[in-house]
Amino acid sequence: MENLHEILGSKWFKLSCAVAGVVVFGYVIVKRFTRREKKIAPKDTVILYQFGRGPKAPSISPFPLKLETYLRMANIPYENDLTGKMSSKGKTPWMEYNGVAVADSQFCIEYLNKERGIDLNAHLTAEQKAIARAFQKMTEENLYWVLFSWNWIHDSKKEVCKLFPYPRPVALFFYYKLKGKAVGYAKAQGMGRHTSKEVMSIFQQDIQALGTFLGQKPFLMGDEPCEADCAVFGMLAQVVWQMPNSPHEIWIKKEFPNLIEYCYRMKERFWPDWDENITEPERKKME
Ligand SMILES: N[C@@H](CCC(=O)N[C@@H](CS)C(=O)NCC(=O)O)C(=O)O
Repeated sequence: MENLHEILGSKWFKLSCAVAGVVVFGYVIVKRFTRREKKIAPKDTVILYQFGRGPKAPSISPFPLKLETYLRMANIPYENDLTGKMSSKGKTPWMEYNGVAVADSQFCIEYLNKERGIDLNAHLTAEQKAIARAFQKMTEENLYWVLFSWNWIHDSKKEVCKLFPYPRPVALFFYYKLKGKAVGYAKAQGMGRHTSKEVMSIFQQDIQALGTFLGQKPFLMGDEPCEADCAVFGMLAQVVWQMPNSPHEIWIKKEFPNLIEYCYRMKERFWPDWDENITEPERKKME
């Protein structure tokens, strides 16, 4: 007991308490003033939760770009929350609409279609809808993992770091922090178990299918865009704007320039405000 009194009365104990108090007080103050207010959207307006803008494209990820393109194609009013807050499923993007949270880009689209009576595929026959779905799923469930494996496993230059809004050493720190999880995902899906050469061959076959099917049509299914264009554009945009000089971009440019033209066509139609040469301070201001 006496020992306890001695400890409580000692100089170092008082000093430790003072330091701890200052730390806790500082933490509370910093938290209080950096807390972001929850966005409240007007009725019938989507709040789109996604990562912050990318350096060359509106998103560094294909799925938020798909969903935001859909919102524009369908003329749905929306506001962005670019804080990177993840969905209840631990993924991005997701949305809130009239107080309801919906996770997963496709479920968001289906929810909004139902709520607002939208059908961007109304001009397609049943057979065309089936083809569009097959291309969309090839893009999202196969091509996505090709690009993911390149970024996280095979690219020795670690170019994906350029998408992080930090100087190279900090970006590398985050790269190594995320790499283990990313490689785990790619291996669990299966693509991450293939060699770089094998993955490139899968890439070329997917692109060949897309490029051949698109041919000289302006959009995937003909003269007018449809829902699948949002997904295909969202994915191809990653290669066209965010993987410059990668073997993938070089190959598409050489073999299927119609896909590059397609991306620019989509960008012009739905993203007139997307400036690929925007400077970092300007981009920050837009957020
Ligand atoms: N099927 C989902 C896929 C979303 C997705 O994979 N998002 C990635 C970004 S590209 C993500 O949030 N990854 C974080 C993680 O899995 O930890 C959708 O369409 O929204």
